[in-house]
Amino acid sequence: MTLQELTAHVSQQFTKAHGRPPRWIVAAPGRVNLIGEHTDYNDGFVLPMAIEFYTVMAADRPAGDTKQIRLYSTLADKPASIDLTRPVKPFPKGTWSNYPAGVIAGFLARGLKPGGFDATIHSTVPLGGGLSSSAALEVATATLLEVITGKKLDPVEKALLCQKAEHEFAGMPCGIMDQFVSVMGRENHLLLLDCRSRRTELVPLDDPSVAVLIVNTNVKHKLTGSEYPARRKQCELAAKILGVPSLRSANPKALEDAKDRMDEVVYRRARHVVGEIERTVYAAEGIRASNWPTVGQLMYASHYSLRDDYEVSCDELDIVVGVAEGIGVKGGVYGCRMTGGGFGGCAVALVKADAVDAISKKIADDYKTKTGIEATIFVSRPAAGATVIKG
Ligand code: GAF
Repeated sequence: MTLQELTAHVSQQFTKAHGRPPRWIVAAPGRVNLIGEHTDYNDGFVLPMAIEFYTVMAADRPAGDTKQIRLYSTLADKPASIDLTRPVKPFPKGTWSNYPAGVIAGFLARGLKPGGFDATIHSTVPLGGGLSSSAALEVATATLLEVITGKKLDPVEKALLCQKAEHEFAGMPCGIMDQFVSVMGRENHLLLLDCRSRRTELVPLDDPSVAVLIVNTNVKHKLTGSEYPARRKQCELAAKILGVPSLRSANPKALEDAKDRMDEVVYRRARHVVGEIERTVYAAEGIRASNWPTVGQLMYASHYSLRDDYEVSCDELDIVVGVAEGIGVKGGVYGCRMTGGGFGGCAVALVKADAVDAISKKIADDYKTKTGIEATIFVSRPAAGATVIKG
């Protein structure tokens, strides 16, 4: 579904529910990360792009009561209501409406009062697939509130407000990558983000001979439970032992020297992060130089480090990467790795554009044979960040 089709669909749904067309429509994309995994909360570099899959919100003032926000998601059983006469509090853990509620609370905390509205929401970002469906929902909400309040936030402040919503309302201590790229993505560009300085650089990815292939394993093991916060803590501990503010300030030599003073698991976690930060910088250089085989090798190295040192991969992701590596550069695959938090979700591959169909078929067939599961495979060009479609 194109963004235009998705917009028409959401607009229709809104009109059906309220008997009039929406006054405001906004969209925010999901993302895929090419490289730089689990580096954002270590002040490192990440290199994601926004994808052509979006969360769209269509909204208007309610007919009567203007102190209520009513959110209808086409993907959820129940609508959510937020009463603006009381402080906005989180819903029970695991409720989808925590993402928009956290963003609304962030606006209110800044004195920006949206007043009541009705909104209809639909998303083509696969839910829980590691492509940042939650960041897309947060950023879409923030974009809608900007239009309603007439106050455009600075993009960095907007991304941080959305991250805070995820921390405080959804209980997920995420880094800053997903919200930044959903806000700041640009067509035909990757976003090289320095998570320490929060400076961004757009790296063109517009060579028509290469394509970004996304393979959804359609499995989801645990992440928000305890694994993600546990990794964060291990990284913080490693930095403390090394005497640095974050693992961004560590280097391979200092880490080796401190190895005996660290628990073996903590050491391996740090080795992943320190290596991944370096790989991300090299990958950005490789992309600028259109050196696709080098970028591909860095992607494989990233995957093996995430699998062995960081231990956030799973059998299904390893199978996809194994099949891709078997196809090799001759068959059109430069590189492949798991993407996002891990424990399921998606793998990302950099491939020759003219071999996309053959590669997709081979991965789908072999994955089905080995796991019994159907993968969902698609291509996305780097997309633009959040937009106001009607406002
Ligand atoms: C999840 C988090 F939300 C991101 O901040 C990032 O840490 C990612 O996992 C791993 O790179 O998507």
